[in-house]
Amino acid sequence: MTQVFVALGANLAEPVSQLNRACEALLSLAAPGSFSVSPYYASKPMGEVLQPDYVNAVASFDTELTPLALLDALQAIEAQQGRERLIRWGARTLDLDLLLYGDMMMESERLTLPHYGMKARSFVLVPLADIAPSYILPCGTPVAALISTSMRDELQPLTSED
Ligand code: ROI
Repeated sequence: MTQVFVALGANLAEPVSQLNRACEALLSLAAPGSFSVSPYYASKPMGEVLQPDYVNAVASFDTELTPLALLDALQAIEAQQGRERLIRWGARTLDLDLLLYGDMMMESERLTLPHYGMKARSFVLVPLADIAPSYILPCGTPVAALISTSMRDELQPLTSED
């Protein structure tokens, strides 16, 4: 059994509902009692493409799936929720990124672990630290050490009224 972290992001077609549905689907991949998800945050789109704000969160669970089987499962959930890859770095109904698979480090055509961009993204690091405050990345760096005040300022926690 391996503890994994998955980043969730959506900015089309009722993003909060997309994340709720994705959590239901992720729960079915998780060992009983192991699933947790961070608060949801609104965040400004990273990158040059003009698009709606994102809703982002991070989920964690234990699974028996291998990294590539898990990646297949995540991509199947994205496809079920109507993900279309229209333009690189453009808007999407649901994005599920495998961030961490235990302390595995790997680089292949389909999968890089840990996720290549995670150390610089507020919308990944802040929710990750919410559910795993003392987590140490495979490179030895504590997640908390990567989070600056300005990163927190980039995120707006969503309340149940949003
Ligand atoms: N920007 C934010 N804020 N959140 C995301 O999930 C996200 N995902 C992306 C790009 C387009 C890079 N920008 C993002 O894929």
